[in-house]
Amino acid sequence: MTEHQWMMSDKPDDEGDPSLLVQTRPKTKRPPLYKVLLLNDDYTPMEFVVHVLERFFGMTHAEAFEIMLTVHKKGVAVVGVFSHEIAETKVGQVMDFARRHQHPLQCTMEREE
Ligand code: TYC
Repeated sequence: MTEHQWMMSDKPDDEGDPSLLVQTRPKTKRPPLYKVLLLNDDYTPMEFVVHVLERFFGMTHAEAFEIMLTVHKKGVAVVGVFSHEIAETKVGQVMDFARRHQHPLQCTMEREE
């Protein structure tokens, strides 16, 4: 056999391995986003909630008041959508601030579909 001839057993085989399938489109999957939710309760003062929304979510007083009223009436509202890391930070800041002021205000996060 010459050096230009392949025997079947020598031929490189990239047809059977699924990890070598051609990628038709480049991967552009974005990381998931998370909704930060504020929950209603019967004890946290309205002004405190308005302050939280101004301080940690950069809302104007009017925006903050409107969202606070939505939570008060409906029980819950989305106050922002962020990356996982930023959402965790916001939730931590709100929970910590509420606890330090001895208010039962609850803030959670939820993956956006
Ligand atoms: N329901 C509270 C009250 O009447 C006000 C309130 C609003 C509390 C929003 C929590 O996330 C909240 N004092």
